[in-house]
Amino acid sequence: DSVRMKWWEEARFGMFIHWGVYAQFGGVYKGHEQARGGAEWIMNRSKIPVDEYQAMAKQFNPTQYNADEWVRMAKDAGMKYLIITAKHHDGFALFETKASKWNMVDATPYGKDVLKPLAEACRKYGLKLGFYYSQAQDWNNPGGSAARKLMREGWPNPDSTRIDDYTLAHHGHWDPKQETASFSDYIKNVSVPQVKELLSNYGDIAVLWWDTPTNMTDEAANMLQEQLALQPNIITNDRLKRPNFPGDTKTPEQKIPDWSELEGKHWETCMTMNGTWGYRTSDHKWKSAETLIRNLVDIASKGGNYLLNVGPKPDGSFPQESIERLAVIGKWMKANSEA
Ligand code: JFZ
Repeated sequence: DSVRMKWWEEARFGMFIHWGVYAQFGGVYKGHEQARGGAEWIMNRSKIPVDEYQAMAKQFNPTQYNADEWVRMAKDAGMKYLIITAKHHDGFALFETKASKWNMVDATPYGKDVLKPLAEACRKYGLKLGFYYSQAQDWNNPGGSAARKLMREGWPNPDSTRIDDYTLAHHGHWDPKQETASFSDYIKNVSVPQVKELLSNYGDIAVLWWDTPTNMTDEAANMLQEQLALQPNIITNDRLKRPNFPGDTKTPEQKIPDWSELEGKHWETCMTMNGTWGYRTSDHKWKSAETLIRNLVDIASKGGNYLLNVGPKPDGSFPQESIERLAVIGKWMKANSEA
């Protein structure tokens, strides 16, 4: 076990990437700014109907996507690993999958698996690759959009009153299409086969980063956990199902714990450079490069890892502000390294 965790203990710094069809919205639905939360939540926050959201994928054509460049920017910043949203809560798979048509190959004009070249680039530059996979929450694949907390006030969606009432009466769903399968069907027919694909088709996978375990059952968690045998050295976080599937690493979010808080544990602070995980056109609340470097030093000195997020644009490029910050961090790393 200590052998398995060794690279992770030494890594200290990684890149988180939140990318999917939500990037195409950029936090705006029908001219209305999303009221709150990360822009990757727009389908839920604005209660966008399934067909309408899926139609947006027909415009998702990231012709500027260059996996080699992404990984080189991470490497030059001193990052040792990269974790990408293979599937976020909108259920959209960035990869080729037989379990659902709602994926990069079948639903977009781009028509190619974007994780394949990323895995190649990670091998080329010696970075570890991990997959974020939203196992329990999926708003497009039927059965996956289980009950979530409602936020009634301040919806920018013009239909919000009607849709909120519907959602309230339908356990958090807002479109009948979401209810055409059960949660256990969704786990069996989408989550489990997709995790199997992710752990079989991309070479060594270093991390599986689960998220939002609400509604998970022991049965579902066990089925997903069994797939991990495909990658014997894989490291997982603590978000598969709580509390009895603790995983390997704790995941304080957007905050750096005190010295004593997570002592003796493996932990990783994930953080955005601005205020959103997914790309948002109106978010200009960028942290300074100095703040990001101070965070890294603070976290590393306390024995944690820093997973710093980039939300690529719909064309596949990184926001200029992210590129600049990564470059400044890289310069600092080089100036302060022993080699
Ligand atoms: C989740 C996602 O909903 C979000 O979109 C993003 O991917 C983020 C990294 O993870 O959001 C969370 C999950 C857990 C907490 C807060 C936000 N938490 O434990 O405080």
